Amino acid sequence: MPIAITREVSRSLGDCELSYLDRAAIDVERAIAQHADYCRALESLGCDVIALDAEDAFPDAVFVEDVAIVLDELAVATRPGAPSRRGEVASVAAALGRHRTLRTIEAPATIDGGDVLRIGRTIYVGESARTSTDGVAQLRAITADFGYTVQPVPIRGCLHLKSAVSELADGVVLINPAWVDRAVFAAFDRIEIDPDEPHAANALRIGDGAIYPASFPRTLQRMRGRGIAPTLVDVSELQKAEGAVTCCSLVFAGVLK
Ligand code: CIR
Repeated sequence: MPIAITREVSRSLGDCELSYLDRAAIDVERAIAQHADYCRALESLGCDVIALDAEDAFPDAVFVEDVAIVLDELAVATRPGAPSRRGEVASVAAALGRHRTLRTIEAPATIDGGDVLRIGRTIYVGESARTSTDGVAQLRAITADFGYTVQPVPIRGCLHLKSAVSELADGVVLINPAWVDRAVFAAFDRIEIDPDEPHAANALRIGDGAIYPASFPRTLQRMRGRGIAPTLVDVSELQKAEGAVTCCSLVFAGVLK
């Protein structure tokens, strides 16, 4: 059974980091309800959800994906690019330490988990403002012994690599070619997002299923046309914080270390 680590929404979510979005008022109660629905969607796809307590001192703490990278063989505690987010790491690392041997990205390097897309033995890493060259190099050194290849990927116009591309199924990626070069993913079957829905490339694959925002009907139609029927969630309040569906959980195979 896969494990999904999540964290309850901070009351301070309205003070989140924003890079490409203008600040809009966030209804925190609604965000909490949407997040609860998201956790139920994880459970409906077979995940054992471990919900960490909210950390109100850190507005973005619900976005646990950014503070760790979990592989079958080990987990890596990141050093997030935004200084306001570095205090989020310790509690997630403590929870992960029960399931994986832990390694750590060391200062001054930075890396956000949202920039990390593992497909098979390749770890694609977005060259975003949050992830430094040194962060990529440290991840490469940590994972090389386990047979992973780390491939840096240029991105433009978006926060993280996984804003621009995510894995939907074996051999299939969902991609916004305006934000990442489609040639990087030429070996995959590609479903391109509808250009009217630029934020639509982030889906959370879980086994044979996927969780996907309800707010991208045109791209959803493209996915359904290719035989992919994701579980839909309304995450509108989390989207105002520049969040998406991958960022609210760390999903990994539930084998004990
Ligand atoms: C941030 O800017 O760090 C948060 N407001 C949003 C993080 C979203 N993370 C993700 O998509 N992996």
